[in-house]
Parts: sequence; structure tokens; C-alpha cells
Amino acid sequence: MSYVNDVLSDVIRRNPGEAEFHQAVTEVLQSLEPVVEKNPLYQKNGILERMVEPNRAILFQVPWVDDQGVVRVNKGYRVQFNNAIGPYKGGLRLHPSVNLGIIKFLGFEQVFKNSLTGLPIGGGKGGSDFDPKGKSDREVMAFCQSFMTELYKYVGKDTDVPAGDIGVGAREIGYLYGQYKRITGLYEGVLTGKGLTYGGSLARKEATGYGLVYLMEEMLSARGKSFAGKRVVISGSGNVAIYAAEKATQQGGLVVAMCDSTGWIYDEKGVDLDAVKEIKEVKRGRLRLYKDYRPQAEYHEDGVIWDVPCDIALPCATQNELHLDHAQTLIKNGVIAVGEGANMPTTPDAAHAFQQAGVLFAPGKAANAGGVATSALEMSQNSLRLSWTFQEVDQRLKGIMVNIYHQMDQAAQKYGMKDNYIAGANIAGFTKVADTMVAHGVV
Ligand code: NDP
Ligand code: 2IT
Repeated sequence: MSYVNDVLSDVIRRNPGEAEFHQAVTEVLQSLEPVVEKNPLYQKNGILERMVEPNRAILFQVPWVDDQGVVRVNKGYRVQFNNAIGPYKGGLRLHPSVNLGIIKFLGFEQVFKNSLTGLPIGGGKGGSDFDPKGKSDREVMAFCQSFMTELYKYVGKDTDVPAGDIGVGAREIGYLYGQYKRITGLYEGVLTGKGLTYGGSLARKEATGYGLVYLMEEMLSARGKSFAGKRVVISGSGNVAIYAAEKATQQGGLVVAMCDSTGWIYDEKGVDLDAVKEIKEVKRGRLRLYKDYRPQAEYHEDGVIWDVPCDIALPCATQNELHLDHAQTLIKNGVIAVGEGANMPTTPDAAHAFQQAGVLFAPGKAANAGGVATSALEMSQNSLRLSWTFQEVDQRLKGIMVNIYHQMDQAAQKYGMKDNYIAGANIAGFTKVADTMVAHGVV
């Protein structure tokens, strides 16, 4: 048995039932095989064993009272995965599907992603099985206040800095920040994705989607290609999807389809993003309302968005949303590039199929790193107690995404796996964290 296989079988045995965590760890460790073979120091220092075990996992009860006066109880999580290169950093997800295995997979991915940004941030993730859908603002506030009443003990601007993810945007971050300030009396950058009136960064809202397109543009331009004139399909219609669509359109692409968890729209003239923003950001409504804005567009609740022919596919909704049969359809329809805006949206067999077919494939930990990178820029601005302009933040974001592309490209080439960006991103993200852990000793 190799070192990698030993660690992997231990992970599967010791973390029963955590399918998404197993999936994320398997993908990363398998691509690290040549790296740990070349560097015996990693095994000697138990680096892989220490990387697959979170430093700390906090599980707590979140009691709150709904609008009918009924007491409700949710599960709260914060997994502080690895802080070798900086304070724990990563989002909070509010979705009924959240469980410990999902938070662990996200926290594990975050460690490598954050390393790729080149900024000093470790990895963590948190959340709850609370479902914000259909809740009043007061209920969301009650939940967030209760969540922070426990979480505040473990977070801080130099220890652990949460942010948004699925179901957590400016509204939730505001309520969480207010409660942290009230309990601790501290006015500090303990969260990112804050509102602009209390320490938020310009361009953070746009950053994940914009960053995805910047990375894809760099990958395409290395082959003499670009978004210009390309048909683009984007799953999801939340924060990442909307701003990926905005930037793809600015770059000359035609975004023809988007979706939410109940249905998908097809608009051959190009999706009207102002309509999508109003439906999703203002009304918090369903995408079926899109036909009220654009009667000539199509709305479907059966079939899948991946059946829509496109040149570039950007899965930006959730994990394991793009399966092998979807990949085969996309390949048959001539897709040239796939970029993961979401975390682990592509199943392993689907990702493999893209690579085998010569489709450019950018894995999430590289492609969606623009969000957390800009969160780190928000932390910098908070420390400096000043704010940069939109253009300044956007320029830095672009530079970071271009650099991530080249890091993963070079790491893949160095280990004889040219164009395998899954391996390239894993290796490049791993090396900085692993070398730091060696330097710090067994702690
Ligand atoms: P949002 O909550 O803003 O939007 C999520 C979108 O995905 C919604 O349109 C939602 O539809 C859809 N969706 C969720 N679950 C499903 C599902 N099971 N099937 C189909 N559609 C679904 O979240 P974000 O845009 O912030 O996050 C999207 C992805 O990007 C996640 O994987 C997240 O981890 C990742 N990510 C987010 C970053 C950020 O900065 N926000 C940074 C890096 C990665 P509906 O409205 O119906 O629920
Ligand atoms: O998955 C992610 O990188 C995020 N949800 C963003 C995390 C952050 O700290 O900005």
C-alpha cells in the first residue's frame, strides 16, 4: 500500500457516511501521489494524516422562535480545518441539506483554494440545516442572532473569519455581524461580505463570478480563444451564477440558460440579467417569474440545463449537480470549456470524461477562488481601516485569478500531467500548506 492509499482508506473507515468528504479527499490525495513520492519529508511529518483531520469541529444547537411563536431547533456547525498559513477562512452555508460531511468537504477544499490565492488565509467552513426559503426577515434575524450567540466564542478577525455561501448573503452577514458586535463589543473584521457601510469591500459581491470568468479567459487565451461569440450555460441563479453571467456577457459571451432548484430558463437572445437580479436579489422569488419579464423565453421544470448546447458550461449551483450523462451530452454538443463556479459541482466520472475528451476543465478550488480572495482583500482593507475603489479591488482580483491559472498549469506540467488542472490545482494548493506545516513542526 502506498502512503496515499493508507491515508485514504483510514479516512473512509474513520469518517463513516460522509460521502462528499470521502469524494473530496479521494480526488485530492490521488493527485498528490507523485508529490509525496518525491518528498519523503511529507510522510515523515504525517502531513497527509494531519491535513485530512480538521483541527477542530464545533457542533452546536441553534434554538430560535418562528413567527407563530413556535420554538425551532437547527444544527449549527463550524469546522476549523487548517490554519497553517493564516486564520481559518471560509463561508457559512444555510441549506436543509447541510450535514457534517458536507461542511467537512467544503472546509477541506477551502484549505487548498485559499492557498492558491497566494494570500495568508487558512481553511474552514460552517453553516446550518436552517432553510432561509420562505422565512420572514425577522425569522432569519432570530436564527442568525442565535447562531452567532454560540459562534462568537470561536471566531475573531485573527482566528476565524466566516463569510457567505449558499443561503448567506448581505442580509445574513449583517445580522450575524450585529450580534457579534453586541456580544463582544468589538468593531472588527470578523466576517467578510459585509455591507459597504460597515467595512465591506467593493467588488466582493461580484468577485466569485467575475473571478471565474477571469480564470476561464486566461485559460482560453492560452489557446488563442476567448468568451467572445461563445454560447454559455450557467447553472444556478444565485450570487456566483449572476455575476459569472454578468462578466461572461461583458466579455462578449451569450448566456442562454440559467436555473434554480425548481427549473431552468432558456433565452436564445441572451438572458436578461436585470430581470434575474430583480427576481433573485430583490424578490427572493423563483425563476419561473422570468417569463413575466421575457414572455418569449422558455421555462422548464423537466429535463436538465445541460441539454442546452453551449461552448462554455459554468456549473454555479451546488455539489454533484453535473453527472456523467450530462457531461456526455455537453461533449456531444461541442462544449470546449467547463469551469466550476460551485464547489465540487462535477462528479468525478463526469470530470474525467471532460478531460478524456480534451475539454478544458477548471476545478472549483481554482476557478471559484475569487470570492475568498476578495474576502482576504476585505480583511486587508479592514486592517488598514480604509477602502479601495471598485477598480482597485477588481484589478487585484484579476491578477490573482491569472496567477492561479498559471500556478495550476505549471504544477500540472512539472509532474507530467499537462492540461490536467484538477491535479495542477491540488498540487499547487497543497505544497504551500504542506511546507508550512513541516516548518511549524508537529502542532
Ligand atoms: P446562492 O445561495 O446565492 O445561490 C445558490 C443557487 O444554486 C440558487 O440559484 C439555488 O437555487 C441553486 N441551487 C442550490 N441547490 C441546488 C440544487 N440542489 N439544484 C439546483 N440548484 C440549486 O449561493 P452561491 O451562489 O453563493 O453559491 C453557489 C455555489 O458556489 C456553492 O457551491 C458555493 O459553495 C459556491 N461558492 C460560493 C462562493 C461565494 O462567494 N458565494 C465562493 C466560492 C464558491 P434555489 O434558489 O432554488 O435554492
Ligand atoms: O466557497 C467559498 O470559497 C466561499 N463560500 C467564500 C468564502 C469566503 O470566505 O469568502
